[in-house]
Amino acid sequence: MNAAQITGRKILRFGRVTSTNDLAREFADAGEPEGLVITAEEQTGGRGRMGRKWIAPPRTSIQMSLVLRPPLAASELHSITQMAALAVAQTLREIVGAVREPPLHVALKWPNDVLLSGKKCAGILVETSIERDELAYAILGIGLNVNFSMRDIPELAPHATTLADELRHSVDRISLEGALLENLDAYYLRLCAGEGERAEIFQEWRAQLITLGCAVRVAAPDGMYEGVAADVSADGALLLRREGELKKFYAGDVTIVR
Ligand code: BT5
Repeated sequence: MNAAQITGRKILRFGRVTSTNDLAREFADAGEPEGLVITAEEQTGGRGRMGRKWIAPPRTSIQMSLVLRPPLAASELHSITQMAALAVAQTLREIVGAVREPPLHVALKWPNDVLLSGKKCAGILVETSIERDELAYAILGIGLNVNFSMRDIPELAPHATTLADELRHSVDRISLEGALLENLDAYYLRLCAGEGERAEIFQEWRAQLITLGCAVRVAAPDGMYEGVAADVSADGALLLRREGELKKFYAGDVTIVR
C-alpha cells in the first residue's frame, strides 16, 4: 500500500493511452493539484526525449506520469529528473539488493537513465509548463521495465534490460509501484525543502553516475563528441574534457567508449 503524502495522493489507472505524460498534462492544465499519478498498461505513443519512442509490451511494466508543482526556478528543473532517478534506483535496490549471485548493480547514467547490470532498465522524461518565467507544473514520466524479456525487442536488447531478465523471475507490479511512490515521495519532499536539500540530491545523483571518469562519446543535438566525462555541473550539465578544454552539454546521449 502506498503511504505517500504527495506522490500518489490520487492514482488514476488506464488501460491503453497514447502517452501518460499527455494525459497528466491535460489534468494539470485543468488545474489538478500536485500528486496525481496516471498509470497505463499500454502506451501507443510512449515517448522519450527529443521525440524518441518508449516501447514496452502491454501489461508488463510501470509507465506512469505525475503532476508536480514544485517551488523551483526555471534553472533548477534538472533536479526533478535527478530526484526521480534516485527514487527509481532506490526502489530497484530494495528489490535486487537481496540477490547475491550474481550481484545486481544499480547505477545512474547522465542525464535520465537508471541502469541495472549496466543496461537501461528505466527512463525518465520531465516536461514542464512555464508561465511568465515561473514553473506552473512539471509532468514527471517514468518508464520502468518489469515483466518482459528484452529478447522480445531485439533492437533495444544490446543496451536495455528488465527486472525479470535480471532477477529471472517476475515481480508484483502493484507492490513495486507502491514502493516507487513512497521513495518518490521522500525524495520529492526533500526536493521541495530548499536549496540545501537540492544540493544534497545533486551530490547523491552525481555519486551514482556510472560515466564519470570514463572515455565517452556524446551524441549531442549539434553533433558527436568524444572525450572524458569529467564531471557534472550544479546545473545538471555534463562536462566533457576534450583537447584540454571542458565542453558543457545540457542534452545528449552518452556511450562509454572502450
Ligand atoms: C527516456 O527517454 O528514457 C524517457 C522515457 C520515459 C518513458 C515514460 S513511460 C511513462 C511516460 N509516458 C511517456 O510517453 N513517456 C514517459 P530517452 O533517454 O530519450 O530514451 C529513449 C530511448 O531509449 C529510445 O530511443 C530507445 O533507444 C530506448 N528505449 C525505448 N524503450 C525502452 C525501454 N523500454 N527500455 C529501455 N530503453 C528503451
